[in-house]
Amino acid sequence: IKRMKGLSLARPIIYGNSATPLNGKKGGDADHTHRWTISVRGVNNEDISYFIRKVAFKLHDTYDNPNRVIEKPPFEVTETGWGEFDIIIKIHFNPISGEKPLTLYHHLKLHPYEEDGLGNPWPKQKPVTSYSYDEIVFNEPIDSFYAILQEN
Ligand code: SLL
Repeated sequence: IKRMKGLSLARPIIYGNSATPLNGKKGGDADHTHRWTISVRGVNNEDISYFIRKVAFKLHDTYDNPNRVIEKPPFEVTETGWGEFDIIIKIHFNPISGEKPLTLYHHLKLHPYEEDGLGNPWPKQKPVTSYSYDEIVFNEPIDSFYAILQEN
């Protein structure tokens, strides 16, 4: 294998969650108050599967099968529940890359801040969102992976 000496390439991602209140609507168990989606995606929703092979989301142990492995895009999990908790996100790269998996943490956000920033209460039906931007840096990538990154 040949590495691209002295070269780094960065690829941006967005990860995080949106949540909407169920307001008594059916959705899973009766004590569930929200439906939420945790996701890893491209900044403009572009396909990121050329460098990301799969994403494992480790949910709170109160969930059945808390380790959710998503093998193809969209890399996301939608669930219902009642509480906030930390989600461990493990990103596995294209095996051609030889890169080790990357672990990220996201605090699942269900509840809005009390106000919308203008002194008004948060509108009841408005989804709550919490997203982070990150850049994954590949240092001295293997030449074949470098070619894939450059082509996409
Ligand atoms: C809390 N420390 O007490 C947190 C834990 C866990 C949330 C929150 C489970 C849903 C289900 C669920 O919403 N767990 O049983 O399927 O706030």
